[in-house]
Amino acid sequence: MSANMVRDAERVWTALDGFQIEVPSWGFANTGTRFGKFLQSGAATTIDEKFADAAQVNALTGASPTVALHVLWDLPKGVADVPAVQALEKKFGVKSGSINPNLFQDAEYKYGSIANPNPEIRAIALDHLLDSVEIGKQLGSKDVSLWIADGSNYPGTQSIRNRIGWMEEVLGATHAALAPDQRMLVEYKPFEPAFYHTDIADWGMALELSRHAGPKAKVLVDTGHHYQGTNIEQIVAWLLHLGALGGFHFNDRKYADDDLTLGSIDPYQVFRIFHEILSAGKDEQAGIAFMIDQSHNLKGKVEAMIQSVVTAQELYAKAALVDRVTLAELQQQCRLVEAEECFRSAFWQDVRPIVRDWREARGLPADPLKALAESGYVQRISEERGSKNARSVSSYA
Ligand code: RM4
Ligand code: MN
Ligand code: MN
Repeated sequence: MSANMVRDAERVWTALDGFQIEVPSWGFANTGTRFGKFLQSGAATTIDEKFADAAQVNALTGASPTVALHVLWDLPKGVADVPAVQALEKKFGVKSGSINPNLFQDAEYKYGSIANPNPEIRAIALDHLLDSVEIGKQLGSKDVSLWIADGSNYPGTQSIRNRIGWMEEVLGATHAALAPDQRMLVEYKPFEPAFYHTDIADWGMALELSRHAGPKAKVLVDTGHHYQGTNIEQIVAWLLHLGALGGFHFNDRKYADDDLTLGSIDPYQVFRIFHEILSAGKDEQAGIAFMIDQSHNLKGKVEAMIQSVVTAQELYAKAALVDRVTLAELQQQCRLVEAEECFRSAFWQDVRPIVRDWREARGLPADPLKALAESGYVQRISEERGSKNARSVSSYA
């Protein structure tokens, strides 16, 4: 092995040892489009099955020891469901990750949740947020992750200004309930389900609301929640600079919030985001939660999740190969072509052989997708869950 190869392997191994990415419980469940659902016989319909699938992904990748939970879907009885979740953690060896309140599905949220003009509805939303904080406390999970779907569809029909004030109140009250080691992450999205205005539409709004709420509130960047052409790594750089980056929901998009597989459309963008993160200080990096937010309608769910984790690892490994010392010098001297070559040559390097070696050294299968196929897991769950799923109409948007 040449000195360069040894250096590259060291960089990649160190990066992968420190890289974990959370999987979403809803990514194992049936899903669809607004036009229809294609049910999968292997889809998880119970939280037990979601934990089983998440554990399978972690067993084969070694990189996803936590599973994000959606309160309404996974803990319909709220805090009372915590002991059952704890039993599943023990049974399957994966832990609960971020707690995701659900403020977008119930009929009362027709005109909004925390930005609803009706104070009674805002109080219901706050109650749900406080329950979610309590669930997080009892499960020992660090992050309560808020996606607020509020908005309006017709110009002039809502006071955008009033709604800002109402959100500030509810988010402030939620922050006040957090334990010292808990955080709340505020996610933004430009449109959908609202199509005229969305109350938390971009990172500026998410940042201001977080700051107003308090120091334990941070911004969550969902890569699919941007307009075409948005420079997401620049947003990441700013949030790092401001100490306000809480974490990511990774997925890819071609048009809108498509939930496509991470890196399937623009892997270079994920690489550029990871580069910003790896260029940050160790303390800054420690506070960043990496999560996948994808719900596949057509691909097999466990396969899609493993493919996504593996892709994230590969792109993170590539970003770790950037020679940041040399790059900094070239940037400083404005040696543009050399700087760009230094940067993109890391992207173009095939890291898969190094990643494979790393997996084997850590006692993991060299090829997680192949190992999944050989394990017969998907076939088994499809048989076990199939007849039940055929009768089940429940699915998530
Ligand atoms: C939203 C958003 C949220 C996720 C829901 C299911 O578009 O990305 O993070 O919880 O979908
Ligand atoms: Mn998301
Ligand atoms: Mn989304």
